Amino acid sequence: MKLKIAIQKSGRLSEDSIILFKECGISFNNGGGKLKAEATNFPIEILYLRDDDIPQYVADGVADLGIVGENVFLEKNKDVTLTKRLGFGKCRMSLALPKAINYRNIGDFNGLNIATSYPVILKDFLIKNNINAEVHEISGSVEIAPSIGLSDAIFDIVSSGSTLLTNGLKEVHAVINSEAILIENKKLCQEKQAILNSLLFRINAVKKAKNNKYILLNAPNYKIDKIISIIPGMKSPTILPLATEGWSSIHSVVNENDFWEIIENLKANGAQGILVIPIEKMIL
Ligand code: PRT
Ligand code: ZN
Repeated sequence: MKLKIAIQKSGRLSEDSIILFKECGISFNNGGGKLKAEATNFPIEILYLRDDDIPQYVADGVADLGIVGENVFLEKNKDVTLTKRLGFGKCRMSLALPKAINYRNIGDFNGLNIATSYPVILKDFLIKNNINAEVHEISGSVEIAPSIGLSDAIFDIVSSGSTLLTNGLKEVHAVINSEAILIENKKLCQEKQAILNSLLFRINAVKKAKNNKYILLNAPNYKIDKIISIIPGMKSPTILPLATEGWSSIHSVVNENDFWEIIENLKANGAQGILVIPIEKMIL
């Protein structure tokens, strides 16, 4: 039995989806036409599809799992489960107006015509905020709609914001944040559920490792207690004596988010020769 996973064939999520499987130690036998690939060392099969089709295929059980942007998941609104946020493909979906317009609040969208490729998410937002605007659905190049007189405003994906800027628009309200997510068919059999659990175990180990760093440092022995309180580690730090009398080497794990604060604190408490090393996998 194999778990079938649909990923984007060619687009912004393709490369990172493949990297995720590689980091999980899963290798593929890439077929010529690139419609399908079988893993050689794990019971999964990859189906390469357009991202727009993935929620439907997962809902129908043609694929058991899929990787799509949360924006596509919300827009398609199919009967699938959001299994896990994956941390790549991050973007937001925002309302934007021509630069010259003086914007006060979302009430300003009343009476406007808004172009978008995401009418479901937009209409849901407008209803929840009691805004009476017209939604004009177009399939691509949404950002040029105001300049060619097709709409007053747009609702689209924004990442760096440079596309808006070059089209004379400004982002005025972020409606949702999005990242790549793993979605799951609602009726997986037990055997497939077991494969999914072992895949999730690997994904979690990879994600956790990315958020943490291995740290090594030297410190005088009388500072050890203080330093341990700053870097408590997974269980507790490793302490090894240095050849120089009265000094030790301390090894631990620190979280990426608190990283710089911790380093400063360590230095202030006598740590020297601090080395920080990426962790490949982390299993608790
Ligand atoms: O062919 P297929 O239908 O599979 O692909 P697609 O063309 O529909 O999707 P694709 O590959 O463009 O994007 C796939 C997913 O990547 C999206 O559904 C989002 O979840 C995510 N993502 C992340 C983005 C962006 N960042 C992004 N910046 N999708 C699109 N963009 C566009 C944005 O619309 C803008 O026009 O990129 C442009 C540049 O953005 P700025 O703000 O950096 O200028
Ligand atoms: Zn698409």
